[in-house]
Amino acid sequence: MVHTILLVDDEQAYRNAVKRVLTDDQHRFLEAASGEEALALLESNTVNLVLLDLVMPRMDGFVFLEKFRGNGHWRAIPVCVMTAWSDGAKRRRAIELGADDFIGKPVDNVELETRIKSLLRMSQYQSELRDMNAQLETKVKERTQHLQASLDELKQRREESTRDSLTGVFNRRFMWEWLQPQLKHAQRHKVPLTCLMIDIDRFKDLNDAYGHHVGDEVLKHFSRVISKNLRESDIVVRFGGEEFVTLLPQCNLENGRIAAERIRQAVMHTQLPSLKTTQLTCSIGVATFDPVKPITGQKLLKQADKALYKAKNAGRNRVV
Ligand code: GH3
Ligand code: MG
Ligand code: MG
Repeated sequence: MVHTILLVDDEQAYRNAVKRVLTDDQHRFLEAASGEEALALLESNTVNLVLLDLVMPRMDGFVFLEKFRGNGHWRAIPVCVMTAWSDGAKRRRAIELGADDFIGKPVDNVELETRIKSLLRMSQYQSELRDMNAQLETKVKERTQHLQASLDELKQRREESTRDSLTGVFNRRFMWEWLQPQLKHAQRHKVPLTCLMIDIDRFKDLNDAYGHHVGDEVLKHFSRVISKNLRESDIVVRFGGEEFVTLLPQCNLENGRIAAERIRQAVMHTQLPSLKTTQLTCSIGVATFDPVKPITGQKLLKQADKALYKAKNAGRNRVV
């Protein structure tokens, strides 16, 4: 790799003396006679090291250093100041302004060669480190994105496996998983849990009259009406075709009936343009888990189903 060294000195003789020290093909020199010329060369070249004289006409080494270090793009380029001064205050000032090293004037050839090589090597290491860091950052970002995508997919799949695809409410599988611990909790904390079994009345006739497409639309709407009339902690399940189950934790029979009645009324007031004059109604069976006389989830569902059957037989559009 060829290193580009920017040589900033107003005296041609000094520049030539420095160039004679490194004549191999690993080093290329750019020459500037003032700070301005040096800045102009930096704008249009990639530079690996700056060798800087301090005393120059127009823009001197201090002003150059200030401007040079003020530009973030050049932050990584090392600067070695060449000075005849043994003045400690000036050296300190140069270091404060961003110089990295010094070399005395007149230059000793061996010293100059070794300084240059050591500074170039350090800057090379630093640049390699920066590259490695950038690569690592890219890799970490890629991995993070990949992980996030997998996580989203997993969430999506889990969501799909617990939901009914038409209405978006929970499916039976989820219900049984959910119910078991809920009943245990209800029993331990001596709180009731109410189950509503809700079935659309004469849904077959509706399908026959308007077609399955409208039937599906009604099912979606129906599930939304149920959800809207319940609490956040209640769950809505599509139990069968046009049959829904809702489970209401910490709700007794009386309050369950009130909720059921609210749903029945809301369904009755449904206005869907595609249903024209047909009135949508539903029948609801209510059953409650009593923590004093605990029963299984299956039993609870069976009782709700029996109540629903009674509601149907009693003329539909009612709560039993
Ligand atoms: P009842 O008042 O006694 O409940 O009468 P019903 O007609 O509602 O009951 P039945 O069980 O005889 O008919 C249910 C109908 O629901 C029959 C079936 O085609 C329809 N169904 C089930 N699943 C779907 C579905 O996903 N979409 C549509 N459009 N119809 C469905
Ligand atoms: Mg029905
Ligand atoms: Mg049915």
